[in-house]
Amino acid sequence: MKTQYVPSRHITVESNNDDFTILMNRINNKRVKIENQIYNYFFKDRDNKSNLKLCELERDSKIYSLVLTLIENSFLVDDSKDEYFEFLQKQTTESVKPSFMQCPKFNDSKSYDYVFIGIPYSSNRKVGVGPHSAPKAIRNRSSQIDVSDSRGTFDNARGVELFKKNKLADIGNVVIHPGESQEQVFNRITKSIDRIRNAGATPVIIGGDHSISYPSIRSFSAIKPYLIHFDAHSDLGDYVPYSGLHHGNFLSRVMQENLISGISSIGVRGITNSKPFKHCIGPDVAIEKIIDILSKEIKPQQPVYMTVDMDSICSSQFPFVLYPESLGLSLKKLTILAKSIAKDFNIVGFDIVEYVDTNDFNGVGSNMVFNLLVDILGANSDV
Ligand SMILES: [Mn+2]
Repeated sequence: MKTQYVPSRHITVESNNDDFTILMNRINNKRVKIENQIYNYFFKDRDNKSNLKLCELERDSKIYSLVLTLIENSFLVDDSKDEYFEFLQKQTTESVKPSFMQCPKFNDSKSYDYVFIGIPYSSNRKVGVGPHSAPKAIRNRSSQIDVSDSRGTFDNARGVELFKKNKLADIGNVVIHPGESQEQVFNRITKSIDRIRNAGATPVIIGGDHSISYPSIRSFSAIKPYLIHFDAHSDLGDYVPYSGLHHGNFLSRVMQENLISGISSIGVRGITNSKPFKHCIGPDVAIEKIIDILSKEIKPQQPVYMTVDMDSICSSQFPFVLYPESLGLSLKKLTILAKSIAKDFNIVGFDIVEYVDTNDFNGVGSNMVFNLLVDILGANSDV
């Protein structure tokens, strides 16, 4: 079979009268100028797939050498192999500035206690609205603090230095390419969390909508953690394979795939068509009672994954979410519970999801998420 070349899906073309510049997305911003005539020949009817057989071109023609240049720079790709796409799939994360609390960039060969990772993904992404830009907002808020400052990072109310014992790094955001499937994004999320776990660290995951918890929890499938789930909703919507995972049914898939050893959902309320499930703990149950239930459920040293959907908080206190619900947990109650869980249980990973920074004002919401994060990370600093 003769090799066919097609324009890469990952290029964009800029036009400037008669000159066209092809930009290779993301990787190295390589640019190649091409003539109008060549542009029309290969790229104008991309939807009609202007396929090209290199072997059919005359070897000493001008167009042959130009086509070779385009192939070498991956502007045209082998249709049967799509090597360029495979190359893109290998890159799992990209670094973001500023880093979380100005901490160092993650290095695969070093070991850490906590590694911050952003997952800028929403399953029903709409332009300009959604939780996919939350990692940037949280990093921006956090950069007012410098965790590497030798004077320390103090919690004034508790009178403790928060990060003396904890080594932090920031791995950046999971790379998401336009047009790729959800499963491709999810595979990259799981691989990125695997990298953090290989460094002996606890991943600190910022979504994104709640769908990202499924590929994150999947990284722990070998140890089947217990799941502590803060949420206004059960997230147990119908999940039919191959028809879509979203923030309202991620837990159904986690259960279908048997990824966890048990679950408690805290803060669940509202009216749905589905019956309450066994381990629903409503927002009005007292803190001591909730801790008591968890202590009876979870064995000492059993690995625990904690997922915090910000809509578990009452919408009057935290309306900056995709689906606000009234009469939820107070921020104070959530913070006390999350801190106590981080202190008393063996947390192997946790995520905070559904914060919509585009609905925030004055940075009120990003400040609340950041403070909650610091309280969880510094939970063991008292002793
Ligand atoms: Mn949720």
